[in-house]
Amino acid sequence: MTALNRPTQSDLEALGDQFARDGYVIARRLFGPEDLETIRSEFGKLHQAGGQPGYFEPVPAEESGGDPLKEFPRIMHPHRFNDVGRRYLLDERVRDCLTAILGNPPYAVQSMFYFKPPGSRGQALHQDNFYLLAEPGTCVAAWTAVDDCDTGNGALHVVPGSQDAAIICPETADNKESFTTHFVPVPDGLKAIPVEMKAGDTLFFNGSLIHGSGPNRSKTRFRRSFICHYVTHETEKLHQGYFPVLRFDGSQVALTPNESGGPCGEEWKEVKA
Ligand SMILES: O=C(O)CCC(=O)C(=O)O
Repeated sequence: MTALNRPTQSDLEALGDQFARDGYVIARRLFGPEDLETIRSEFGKLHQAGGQPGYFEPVPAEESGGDPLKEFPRIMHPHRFNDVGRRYLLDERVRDCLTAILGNPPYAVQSMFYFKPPGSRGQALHQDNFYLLAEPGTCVAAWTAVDDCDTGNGALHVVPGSQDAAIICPETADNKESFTTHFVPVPDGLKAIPVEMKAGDTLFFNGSLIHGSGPNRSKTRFRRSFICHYVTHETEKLHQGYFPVLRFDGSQVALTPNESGGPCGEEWKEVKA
């Protein structure tokens, strides 16, 4: 696609076609240098300010025991306490892409900011709707690269062909490679591929697509990303850890809490996506 910040109608159609076929698609350069500067600077300031209790609680390097993710943990739900987080969760460009992809504007339910500093672990392969429990319908991620991402600094990987898979009950991840505990094995005949992205690109993918990332093995490069989750407009039930549910105009939508544990029953314990 040719988009520079504002996708054209033909860009949107191409995104929709590719998403329908593959369950994922990249909108290249959806965010421009000014957006990136705003995002980097705002989340950098939040980190310097020492965190936000309940959302992210960094510890000083000397108390981190050598784990870079203790010094730079991911920020959960910045849109709940920060205007920049909320603005980019509800961004019009993202809304337009998602509407083209899904046919209707979805509802916004989660934002996260990952610093992923050099030397940090990744996040083992998983499927997002295992956690969100959006029903009927599914969730969709908008994963925006805030730094250029490649296999050296822990790019996201996706498993093409898994986009229509049922939710698979996770196994236990290798805690030397992953900071999360769940791991979904790659189904026979499929394989995980890296998604190389430039800062400002946004990857959209559905809630069944198996995805995750390896460690950031670079010595100097962070792999920052702004990650949002949405649920399709037909969703009636959702895990209540993702409430409040927002329309793109910021108004709230009342959905029913889904506490079923999904198809994996006991495996499903807490919100970790
Ligand atoms: O960015 C990553 O390394 C993993 C993020 C992810 O898998 C997610 O947000 O569901």
